[in-house]
Amino acid sequence: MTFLYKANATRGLEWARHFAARAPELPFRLWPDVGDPAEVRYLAVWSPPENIAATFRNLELVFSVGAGVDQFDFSQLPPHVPLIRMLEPGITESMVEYATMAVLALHRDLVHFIAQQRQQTWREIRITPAAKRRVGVMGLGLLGQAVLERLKPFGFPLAGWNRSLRSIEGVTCHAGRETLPDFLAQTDILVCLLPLTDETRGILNTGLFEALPRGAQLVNVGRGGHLVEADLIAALERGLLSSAVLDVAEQEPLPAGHPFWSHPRILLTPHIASMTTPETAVEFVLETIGRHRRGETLPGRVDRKRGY
Ligand code: NDP
Ligand code: OXD
Repeated sequence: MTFLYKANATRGLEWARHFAARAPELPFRLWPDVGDPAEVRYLAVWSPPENIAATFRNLELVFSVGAGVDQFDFSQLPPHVPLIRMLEPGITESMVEYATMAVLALHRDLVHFIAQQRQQTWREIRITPAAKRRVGVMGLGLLGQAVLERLKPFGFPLAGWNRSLRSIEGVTCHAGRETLPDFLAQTDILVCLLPLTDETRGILNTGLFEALPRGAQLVNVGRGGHLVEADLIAALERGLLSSAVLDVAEQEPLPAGHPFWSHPRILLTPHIASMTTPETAVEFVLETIGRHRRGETLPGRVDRKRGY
């Protein structure tokens, strides 16, 4: 019985160390050192290998090394094997930091000031009080809620949009497609923290940008597939949006020559908003294996029909 890890190799060595300390009885293997595939009971991956079902015939659990699971083709996973997304505090904490940084950067016009510095331009932009800058978060799951909680002390009017209705103190919550225009009309800084599914692919598009107040700003920390990239460029040109912070792109790494590299009103980071922390990830994985062996419910189990 082995545990197989297939993701960032450097962090994999850390996983191996924590496994050796916490569960020496469970052999831990780092891809591509698979050993006998029939021995693999637990698989933790970022990009899934091909033919999972045929190769690993005795799989019991598959873990996503990240919070998102859109990289999986569910039809390639044996139907009886639970897919578990990563629930560990390092992901939440780093996302909360990043989203707060991005909202504050947009609120205080940092993207414009960076562009001005490059042009050696010394020009004030009048400060907008936080109380007049409305921040809206799409996706009120684990991360969206944690981000809103951390934003509260700054004094922004806060709102959220979600599939099912949430009740969050100090946050105006909207639910369902029909409420989206209303939510957008009252959002100056929009943060996307949705999972990528058939329903949410391409949701950040011209129609959505037109529904925001003119000159609104965007933070995309969900997935590149949420954003129609050409629509963003056009929205910036048309003044529908004034700037954007993007941590994700349709194609990663972003290809050479892509307009995002040099756009003066886009601040781009290489999908680093969150990073899974090996120590707490191993703790979560071992706890989940224990629960699975005891036949208990599994936190983070993905609902394949919903897609997240
Ligand atoms: P959760 O599963 O906890 O939350 C997802 C939320 O989105 C739920 O509240 C869900 O509503 C809502 N939702 C799903 N589909 C729709 C829809 N069609 N319309 C409206 N709301 C919808 O996920 P997390 O908060 O943990 O993570 C969210 C995403 O963040 C991940 O899937 C991943 O893509 C991204 N991410 C990005 C990282 C980065 O480094 N850039 C790092 C980590 C995550 P309901 O519960 O009502 O169904
Ligand atoms: C994740 C990510 O899903 O890092 O955890 O994007």
